[in-house]
Amino acid sequence: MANQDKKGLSRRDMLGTTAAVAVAGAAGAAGGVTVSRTGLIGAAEAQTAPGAPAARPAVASKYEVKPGELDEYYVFFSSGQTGEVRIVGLPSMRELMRIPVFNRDSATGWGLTNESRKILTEGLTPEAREFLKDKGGVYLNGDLHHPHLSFTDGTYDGRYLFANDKANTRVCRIRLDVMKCDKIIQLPNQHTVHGLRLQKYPRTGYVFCNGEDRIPVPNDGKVLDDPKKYSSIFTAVDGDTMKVAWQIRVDGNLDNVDADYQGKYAWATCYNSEEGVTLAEMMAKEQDWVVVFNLKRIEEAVKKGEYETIGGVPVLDGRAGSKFTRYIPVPNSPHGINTAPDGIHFVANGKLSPTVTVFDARKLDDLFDDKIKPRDVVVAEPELGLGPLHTAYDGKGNAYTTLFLDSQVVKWNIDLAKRAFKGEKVNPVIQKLDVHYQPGHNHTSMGQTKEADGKWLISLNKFSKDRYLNVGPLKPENDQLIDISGDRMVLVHDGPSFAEPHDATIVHRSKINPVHVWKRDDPFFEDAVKQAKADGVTLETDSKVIRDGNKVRVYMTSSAPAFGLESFQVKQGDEVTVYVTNIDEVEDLTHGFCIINYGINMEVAPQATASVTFVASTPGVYWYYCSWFCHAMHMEMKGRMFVEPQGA
Ligand code: K7E
Ligand code: CUA
Repeated sequence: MANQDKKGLSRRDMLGTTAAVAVAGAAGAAGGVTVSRTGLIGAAEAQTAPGAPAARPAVASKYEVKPGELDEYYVFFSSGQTGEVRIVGLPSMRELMRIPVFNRDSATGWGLTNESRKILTEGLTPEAREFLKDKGGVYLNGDLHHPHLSFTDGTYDGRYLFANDKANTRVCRIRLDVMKCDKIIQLPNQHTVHGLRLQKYPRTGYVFCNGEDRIPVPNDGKVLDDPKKYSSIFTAVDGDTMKVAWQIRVDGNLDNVDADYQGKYAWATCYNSEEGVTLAEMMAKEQDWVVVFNLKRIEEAVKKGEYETIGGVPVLDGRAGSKFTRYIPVPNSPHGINTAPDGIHFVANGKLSPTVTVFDARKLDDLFDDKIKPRDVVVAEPELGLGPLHTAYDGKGNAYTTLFLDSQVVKWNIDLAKRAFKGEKVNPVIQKLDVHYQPGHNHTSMGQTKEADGKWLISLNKFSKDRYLNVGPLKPENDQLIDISGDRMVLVHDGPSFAEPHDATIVHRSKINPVHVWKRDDPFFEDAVKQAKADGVTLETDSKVIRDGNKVRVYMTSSAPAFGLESFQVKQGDEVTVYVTNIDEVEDLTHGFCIINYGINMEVAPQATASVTFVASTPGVYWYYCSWFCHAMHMEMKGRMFVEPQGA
């Protein structure tokens, strides 16, 4: 024992080493094919190399985030039809927080508080406002696919995250200093937003939004079953004002989008060049397109007024033959489109074709000047396997493409693919790794910026099947963490997740710097501050009831373990607004405000004010209580609302 202590080797390390050797032996016995197909070969090789037994604990600790340690990366996951954004730490893959956006949230009161309802309603189109009039005024669902962080000069600047809502054609913005959604806009004229990416240079700037489904523009019922008169719309939203900057009509259905590192072009995949409306019609042709948008030409035309105003926004015509766009033929039904961190290449993923198509962005100026043909921009088209959907990059010239049908991630080299395209006998494919199962998006650490660091890859798999304890017919999905820092990909973690993280962005923690408690002058609750001022109330110190006709404003502080009011009285039929201000300054000391049987609950984090408005429609005694555990006396943090019956 004394000897071991001197060498710094504990009993635990010894046990770990023995176990690792045993595992390596067992894996070897299982047969080389299985081992290599599951990607364990990297680990097995390391273990059997000279001096390897000690390597295992060292390798394992690289993936381990011990209790009390912090992760190196933030991962911002979308959640598909759940409608929220989730923050996960990497490499631990621990879920750290959820940010409600297009969903209703019971814990935080998102969709119920005045602060959130303002955000959820102010950007709606007039048609949606009308539609929601007798439905509570807000959509209850959303389908959030593509979360992307704002850029300055090709890398993340820590200001905002933007994402799309495929279900109700909206775009949201999340403030990264407080991790709350602060703006939502619904796009006129287009039907769904699917692909969403940001301008990388000089800054964001534009939020590019693909309208996927073709509809009549305007969609007012005058045109119905006449698909020849339908269009898809591509929208550029101004990320600073969250207003539509311009829209442009295109041919085909837009799928995914990305932008360059020079601030000149955006590009999108387009399927359905047939312009069909049934599945058979949409898949009839062998070729579809990537459409490239010339931002300078579009901006000039907008400045000169060369557009139609529809739905209150400028709409340009970018259909085939337009000076604003170029259509580059690619094999049938491309899906993801991903710009490489080298600032030169971008890749369209074949989906129904086993290929990906590689483009050279430096040739686009000539293409727009009609000096070359569309396909001259293509510099490689390697065949990778079945169902290529999305591609990520390591910043070292390699690309990682998900193969949905093969349930694999394939690592390939861009340069080798270009040489093969020119006729050289080289194979661009470096490794295929099994993932479990049917991957959609994948993402590398910082891989969507010019600072791609080639350390981690996440594969977002749509099916988990047998990877977890059975939880019934509805299964979790499976987000797998893959170490790409070595020559070969090594699968290191399975992470179950609820519907449906389509997409994610992996950001180094040095890029993000959220506040620890709210600032009292935060715009998030500026309306409450204004109203209090008008009522002569100081939110931080006063707890009182203001009557204004049949409107009643109840102001109270919250400080563990007591609300500023032990009770308040209103009349049946009053419109009541309760403002709660958390005057605790202690980090993480959040209170909640819940009224029993009134369907009301909200979160009030340190130094925040939150408010909720309701009609006191039923008389009686209603207890309110603090719903976020805040103190040893948290259970006692409560009070009574008296609702006096009408006519009493
Ligand atoms: Cu491929 Cu909506 Cu990003 Cu899903 S999209 S996979
Ligand atoms: Cu305040 Cu619990």
